[in-house]
Amino acid sequence: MFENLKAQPADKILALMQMYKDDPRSDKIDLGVGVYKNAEGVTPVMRAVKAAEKIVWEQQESKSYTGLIGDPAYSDAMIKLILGDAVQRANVGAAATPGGTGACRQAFELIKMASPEARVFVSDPTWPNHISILNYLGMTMVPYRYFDADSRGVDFEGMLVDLGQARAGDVVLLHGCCHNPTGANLNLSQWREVVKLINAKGLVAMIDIAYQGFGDGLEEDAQGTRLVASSVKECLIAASCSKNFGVYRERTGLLMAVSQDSGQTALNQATLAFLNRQNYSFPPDHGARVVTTILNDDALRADWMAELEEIRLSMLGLRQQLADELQRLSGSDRFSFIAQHRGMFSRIGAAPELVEKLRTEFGIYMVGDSRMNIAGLNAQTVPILAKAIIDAGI
Ligand code: PLP
Ligand code: TYF
Repeated sequence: MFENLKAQPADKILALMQMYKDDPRSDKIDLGVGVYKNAEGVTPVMRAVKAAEKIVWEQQESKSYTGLIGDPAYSDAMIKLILGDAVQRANVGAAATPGGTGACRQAFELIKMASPEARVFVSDPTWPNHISILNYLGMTMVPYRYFDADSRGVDFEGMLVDLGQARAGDVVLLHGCCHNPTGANLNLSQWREVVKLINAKGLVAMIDIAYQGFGDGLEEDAQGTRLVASSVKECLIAASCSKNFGVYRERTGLLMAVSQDSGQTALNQATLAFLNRQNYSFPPDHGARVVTTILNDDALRADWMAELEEIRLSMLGLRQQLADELQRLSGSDRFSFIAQHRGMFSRIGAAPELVEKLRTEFGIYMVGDSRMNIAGLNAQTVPILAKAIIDAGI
């Protein structure tokens, strides 16, 4: 049997992480994998997470199984965090999943189960795991124009034209905020246009929200998702706590199925439980319990929000510093998009050879499509990167 196995394509982002580790240069700079790092280059355990873990350690009396959907208190807390008052709780079926990746996987499985003919429209570009999982499941994918190579903003006209090709029942996958890998995002009036198109054509919305609180703020970053959830017939929302709670390795995610018909919720919920059972039975609990503890405790929640805001502002500061430095060195505004992008990432729009040159000659690691993780910088490395970008001829 094993002799039939074929080598599978590696995850380029994770391969780059390994190359960085193996690079002996002491002045190397890691702008690869999407992990937040503070000015010292450390991915810290957030204060509220540490405190909540202590509470869980002290108070937890059993590690017996939870339920197939995880602890319902986790779903309640997360639904409130993401959707606010946009929809009634009775309209949402939800299940805990292993991270946002698990939520995406379960969402795709649900789509395949309910609507095998549906095509999934994905932004060009999108997070490579979307493509990889959809391919693995044998689902049909259609890219829609998203990133405008000239302005490094959203090609919104192109996006609408391409989504206009979708047929009733097709799925539109949208990033809730902080688009990965580009950093270019829809504004609220563009979200409204997309909702109009989804409703006019009878499409199904799916939102992947993995960076709430990393862009314009916790509430602001959820606006598009809330608008969709409150205005379409039904949607799927895959959420991750990896980044905004810094619990990457705990595998903490949630999949929501929102329907305007609350009579549908029990079946949606039961289907999410069924899908969990088929893949891994019970979802991980530790991260979910920590998140629930934080969200349901006023003091911990306030502290978490304060630290998340510090993280968000630090990335915004680095964006501005880099844009300013590049303006100074290039004598032009052609890098001003870096200050307009939001979230951890910016696609700077450099050719693969130049990305490679940055790595080999300057020890600067970004993903091959020229996506850089802003959080991999600090005030001292910004001028080094800016100079390298100009010297490399980008
Ligand atoms: N979706 C997007 C767009 C992401 O960038 C990520 C990565 O952080 C995820 C989902 C899910 O991440 P995780 O499975 O670590 O929660
Ligand atoms: O895009 C990123 O860098 C993050 C982290 O298979 C990540 O989303 C990267 C690759 C992967 C899972 C998560």
